[in-house]
Order: sequence, then structure tokens, then C-alpha cells
Amino acid sequence: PAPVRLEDYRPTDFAIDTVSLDIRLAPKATQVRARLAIRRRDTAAKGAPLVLDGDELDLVSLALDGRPLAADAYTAAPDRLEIRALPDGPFVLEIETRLDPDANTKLMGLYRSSGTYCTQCEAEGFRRITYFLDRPDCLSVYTTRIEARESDAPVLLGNGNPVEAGRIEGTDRHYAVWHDPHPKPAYLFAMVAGDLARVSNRFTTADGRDVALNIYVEHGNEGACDWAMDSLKRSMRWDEEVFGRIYDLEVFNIVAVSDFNMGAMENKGLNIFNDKYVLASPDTATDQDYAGIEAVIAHEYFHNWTGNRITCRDWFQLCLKEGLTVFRDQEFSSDMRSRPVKRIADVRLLKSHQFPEDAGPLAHPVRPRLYHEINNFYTATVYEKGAEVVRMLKALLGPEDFRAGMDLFFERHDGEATTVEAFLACFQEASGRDLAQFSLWYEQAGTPTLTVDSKYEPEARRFTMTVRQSVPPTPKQSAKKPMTIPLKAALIGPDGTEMTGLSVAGAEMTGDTLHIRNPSHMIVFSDVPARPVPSLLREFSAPVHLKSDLSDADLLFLAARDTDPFNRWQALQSVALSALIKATQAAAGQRPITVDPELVDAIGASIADDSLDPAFRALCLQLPGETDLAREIGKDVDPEAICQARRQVRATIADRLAETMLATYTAMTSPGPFSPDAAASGRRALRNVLLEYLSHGTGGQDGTLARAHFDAADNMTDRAAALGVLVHARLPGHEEALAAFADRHGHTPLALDKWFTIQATAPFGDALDTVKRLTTHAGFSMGNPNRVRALIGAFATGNQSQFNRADGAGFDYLAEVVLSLDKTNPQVAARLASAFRSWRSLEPERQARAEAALRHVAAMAELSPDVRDIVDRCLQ
Ligand code: HT7
Ligand code: ZN
Repeated sequence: PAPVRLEDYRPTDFAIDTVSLDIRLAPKATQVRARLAIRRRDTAAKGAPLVLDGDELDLVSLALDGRPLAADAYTAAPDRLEIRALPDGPFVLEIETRLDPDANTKLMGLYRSSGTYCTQCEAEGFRRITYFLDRPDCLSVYTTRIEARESDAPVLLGNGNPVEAGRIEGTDRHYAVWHDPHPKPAYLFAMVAGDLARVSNRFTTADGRDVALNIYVEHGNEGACDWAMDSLKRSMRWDEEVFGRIYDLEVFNIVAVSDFNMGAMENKGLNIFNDKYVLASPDTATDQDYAGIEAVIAHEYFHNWTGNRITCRDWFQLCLKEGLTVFRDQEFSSDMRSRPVKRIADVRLLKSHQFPEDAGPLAHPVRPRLYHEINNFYTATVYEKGAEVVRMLKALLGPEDFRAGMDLFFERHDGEATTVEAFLACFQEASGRDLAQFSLWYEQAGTPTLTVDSKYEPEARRFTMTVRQSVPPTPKQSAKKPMTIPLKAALIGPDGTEMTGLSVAGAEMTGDTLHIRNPSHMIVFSDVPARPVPSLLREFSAPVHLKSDLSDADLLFLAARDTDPFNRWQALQSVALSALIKATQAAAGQRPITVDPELVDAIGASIADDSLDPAFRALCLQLPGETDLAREIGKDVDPEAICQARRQVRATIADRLAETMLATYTAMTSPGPFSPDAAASGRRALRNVLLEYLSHGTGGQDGTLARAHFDAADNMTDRAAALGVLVHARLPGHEEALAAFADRHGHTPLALDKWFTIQATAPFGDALDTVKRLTTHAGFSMGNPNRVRALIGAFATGNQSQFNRADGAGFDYLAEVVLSLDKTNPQVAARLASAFRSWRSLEPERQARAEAALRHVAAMAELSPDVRDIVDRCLQ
């Protein structure tokens, strides 16, 4: 299909003011009657036909103002309905379609998940239910009548508020009517019908209204909803307090389903969730799962204002709702937990997912200008880099002007479908600043590099930093302009305190943030009494690569003394990264791997520093990941050498610090019953990362410690961590532990996913065979996206050495899976295919094998647009 381009955007010729849907559910033949009140817009050409979108639709009947349409008045195809000879004034179109929810394996439109009827309409799923102007700028008021057999589906849910419900006399069927007073685009439509259990609560809004909160889950899972409900209530309160946003319906319903392509969906008043982001009990969910549930519940709730009340004009503006809402959920989690720990976690994710995307063939601007398949643009760039752009805006404007800009945005655009330009105009107006250069963050792909060189002149008491920026070329964007980059900085004196009261010249500043705008700035600090160490890019104030001339000694000083915890962590990571690169070179050249004692001492110091939050110490201990190393190395990457080097460095550190590690490991033993809160989870994180070190060191090789940890675990965090260590270090007892875990959790799919992932990510030569074998396990299903991600997705993205095997067998396997899954679920197949995105940075032999696998996929005639788009871009 032809690409969609931003510059081709035109408003619709027709408005659909109201939509009445009558949905009569049956597994194989659901009847959908849509009654659309339509009017031609003043701007439309007279006599222009109405062209509605469809996707695999089966049209049953069509009527205009109550009369069946003559055959020559329309043309119907599964993907398009064109109606000619329409009246000039408003008219009512009635469309009847027939759907087969059971046959819908794409999980877009109306489908069944474990017997529950549910919908997924973002981005273009509504057109799989009825013909429609399925684009985000077509806003309508919806009334939905849902009818089903009462015994199959006692629960019937729609958007908005419940209006009416009842039995249909003389039948075994019942119905419910829902009305949503807020005009919305079709992608926010939802309905659910099934035999579900309900967990209820209430919330009183800041303006005193009572809201019913319900979470619907499969029977038996009621006990696992407490954390999600608690997270929802905290999100609602937080949005009132921090952004002044109040909920606007009588009910807020959440439904958890087990078959879902993504994490969750913000349908108005009826959020539908992947059950992974709802269900939590200490026995089945890790601390990371608890944090993920809190964040995703908040994210979807926050969309009620950023996404639903104010939506996107077109899909190019996706970051307007997603980047902004990620920023909001990150801020929420920071307020609920530790701000530095959350920031470090977010930056790790950005660097490990978004930076490689921005550096490879799938790079695109935060606001793309062209797409072939919109589903492939729900990316780390749109979400995570999009959030960073909003964060930078706040850093440059300061908190007051930022809040004023947000308030103006809510006030001015409520009820509209709008654009990034309109969003930025609100901040420009509220702050009086020109944001034209800043807007390049939405337009230019690629991660900028900031290079900082500094010198201290003691006689002149002057410290000078030369800051240069460059933005790399990316696909279809070779020449780049300089950006506005907020560089938060401080000078740390020899005694470890921040130097204050210095005068600074060479760049504008807001608070402690320098506004870098030119290709090069000379920043001069005067009256500097002694040589400082600059703490740069504090809190990771911009999504850039920072290259500074700081020595390892400077960085280790910052690791110990910086007053910004983020930069303490970052400094240690930078030293560890250089050490790991050296180790990788040694591994590739079959030379011995050594680790500098200064790095070991710095790690030892952070383990033993009881003044630091255990969660923060755990992060300090985590070595940069294999993808971080591959990204830094950039070309001729040998993932097996990286893996070997990282393991060896970890073992060396463990051996040198065994005593301190064991003492802290013991001290972190849980003092009381399980709690998912930040403090308790931080202690577990530290204890578990120490277990990992100790088990990879010489003293842990007999597996005693890891087995004891596994046997004593009274929660999933500790059990999964111990199992991971036993399997990834191949310690004695790992097979028994795998069997025990499967025994205990074999009937809990979300828990069994951890078992699949641990085995799929074991860095050994038989991992691929294990993955293949596990696809035949009774708990695995190619039809369930969570299972596919847990096993095959984890192998392709979380087992770099084995997916990128030198013989190409990992690539060939993924290609086969992509081709077979493409026939049933193209969206998930395309996501898997994007694991190839860094193939060009591999060493030549692996590159050739990856390219052959990609070409094999590309050569297939019958590819979905989803997979075609990914493989074509990867090969460009
Ligand atoms: N806005 C939601 C995106 C989403 C989605 C997109 C494509 C296909 C299936 C999907 N399920 C959910 C989720 C969010 O970002 O909040
Ligand atoms: Zn979202």
C-alpha cells in the first residue's frame, strides 16, 4: 500500500456527530448495526462521495435515512465503502455488518480472549467492526447497546456511563446500553462481554463527585487486583493534585484480558488491560511487575486527559498523547517511589531500547512524517524519547511556566483533536519563549552527541567548558540542524560540595540548566577557587550521548561525591562501560581479561554505603548490559565476546568483593512479611543482584547459596531471581529448580512466562534448541502474545550472544517464526522482526547471515504490511 504522509493531511468532508451501535454477540456470527448521524462540512466539495474505511468487513445491509440504498448508489469492498448521491443536508446512515470474533486472531477489532468478547480499536481496529471515518479527528458521541446470551456473558460493558439494562423476554439473552457524553474518535471505542468477576471500590473527586471503580477479571483472580485498584486511586488523586485534572464520568472500569497485543488501552471509561498489568500477588508477581502495574494503570488513567479529552489530529501526532502521557506516568512513579531510582530506571530503558532504535535503520523522528503501517510506530522513540522531549521542555521553561503551558493546553484544546504545533504554542505563549528551535526535537531523528572539553586556569580562577553538539545522519535525513539542548550542570569542588554563586557566561541559563543552542558554546565560569570536576547532564537532562574529557579518576570522584544521585550512578556506569569495552577487546583477541582495582573499590564502596538507598545501590552494582556495550562499540560487534567479557568481569568483581557482598547480602534479608513498597523492594533488589554476583564468582559455583535462596523464597521476586541465577550460571541444582518452579506455577500463565524467559535468555549454545523445545510445552501458545514475547521475544532481544550466533541459526529461526506468526497476528510478528534492527552493526560474518534471513522474509509474496514495512526498512 501507498505510504501515508503528514503533508497530505486534509480535514474530513463529513462529520459523524453521533454513533449508535447495536451489537448482538455470537462467537461466530456477531451482528453489528451502526446508525451514524452524518453531515457534510461547509468546507467539503459539493457532491463529494462519502468514503468509509473497512478492514475484512462483511456488509449485510445499508440504508440511508431509513431506506435501503440502491445498488448503484454505493460500492462496497471489505476495506472500503463508497456512497454516492448523498443529500446536501444531514442524513442518517445505517450499516449492518457481520463479524466472526472467534476467527479474529489479529486481536484487533472485536475478538474473544478466553471466552470474553473484547475490542481493540487503536489505531485502526474500529474499521474491523463497522465502516467508519476511522481516523482520530472524527469525533462523535457514542451510544452502545450490547446483547448476548446471559449465561455466556453476564457482564456487558461499554464506554461512558450505564444507561439501561434488561432481559429479552422469551429468550436466554440480555442487553445493556451505555452512553458516553464525551465526543471521541473511534479508536477509543470499546466493549466487553463475558463471564467475569468484579472487584469494586469508590473514589470521591476533588469536586465532590462519587466515581464507581471496577476491575473485571477472570473468576479466581479477584484476590490479585488490590495493587491495581490501589494504583488507580493514587493515580486519580495525583492527577488532581499535580496537574489539576479531575475524572469526568460516573464509572471507571478496567477489564483484564489474557490475549492482548500491547500493554493496555485507554478506551474512554473502559480501559482494557493485558492481564500482566493488572494481576499481582506476592507469589506470582515480581517487584518489577508491581512497579509496571502501578505505571501502566497510571498511564492509561492519565490518558483520560492527555489522549482522550484532547486527542491527536492524525497518527503523526501520536507522541502528543503518548510522549506526554509517559512523562506524566514517570513523574507519578517518581512521586510514589524514589525519584533518582526511577530516573535511572527510565534512562536505562531509553538507552537500551530507544538509542539503538535511533541509531539503526528503523530510526524516525518523534513525530514521523511518513508511515506505511501505523502499528509499527508505537515505538520507544514516540513513547520514551517523546517523554524526554516534554521533560526537556520543563527543564528549559522552569516548573511554573511549564505548568502554565499545560494549563493553557487543557483549557484551549479540551474536546479537540490537535497537533504538536498547537501543544508547543501553549508553552510559547505561557513562557514568552520562542520554541521554534526546540521543535526540532520532534522533527529530527538520531541521538545528538554533546562533546564537552574543559580547562581550569588557576591564576585567572576561571573554568571553561567548550560544548559542541552534532546530530548524526539517519534514514532519509542526512543534514541536521543544531538543537536546543538543556544541559543541567554543576561544578563539584575538591571537598565534594557544589560550587555556588559563580558567574557564568556563554549560554543562557534557567536555574542550573544551560541552554545549548549553537554548534559550539564556550561556557566560562568565573571566580572558581579550585579545579572543579564538572557534573554534566545531571538527571540526564537531555537524551544525548555525552562525551566528556573527564578522566576515570574524575568519574570515580563523581561516583563517590556527586550531589546528584543520577550522576553518581552514571559516573560509575561510564567507568564500568570503558572497562567492559576493554574486556571485550581482550576476549575477542583471546587475551586475559583484567579489571582495574579502582573500579572494584568504587563498586565495593557503594555496596557498603549504608547511607544510600538499597534500590540505588542495586542499580550501582548492575553492570552496563550487553546491548549498551554493543551500542557503544558501534560496529563490527561480536555479541559472544561481549557476553563472555561481561561474565568474566562480573566474576572477577565478585571474587574480589566476596566478603563485603556476602555481608550485605545477609544484612538485606527481609525483616518482615512481604510488602511491594519501594523500601522492601529495594532491599530485595540489592540482595538479588548480590546473589547474582556471588553465584557467578568462584565461591558460588557449588550453587549452595542460590539453591538456598530459591528454597527459602516466599515471593516471586526472590524465587525468579534465584532461578535466573541457577540457570544462567548453570549451577548444580538448576534442573531441579526449573522443575520445582514449573510444578508450582505450571497453571499460572503469567508466572510460567518467567520460566520461559529465564530459559530463553540463558547464554549457552543450546538456548536455541531449548526455545524450540519449549514451543511445544503445554503452557505455550503461539496465539498468545504474552507467551510469544516471554519465550521467542526474550530470546531475540534478551539473549544477544545466542540470537546473534555466528552460524546464523538464531536469525533463521526468528525469520521462520515471523513468517508463520504473520499469518495470524501480523502486529506481533512485526514486533518480533524488529529484533533484527541492529544487524548492520554486527561483524561481517553475522551481518551476512542476518541479511540472508531478512532477505528470505522479504522475498515472500504474501507478507502483511506490518512485517513488510519492518523488513524493508531494515534492509534499506
Ligand atoms: N494507546 C495504547 C496503544 C495500544 C495499541 C496500539 C496498537 C495496537 C494495539 C494497541 N493496544 C494498545 C496503549 C498506550 O500507550 O496507552
Ligand atoms: Zn499510552
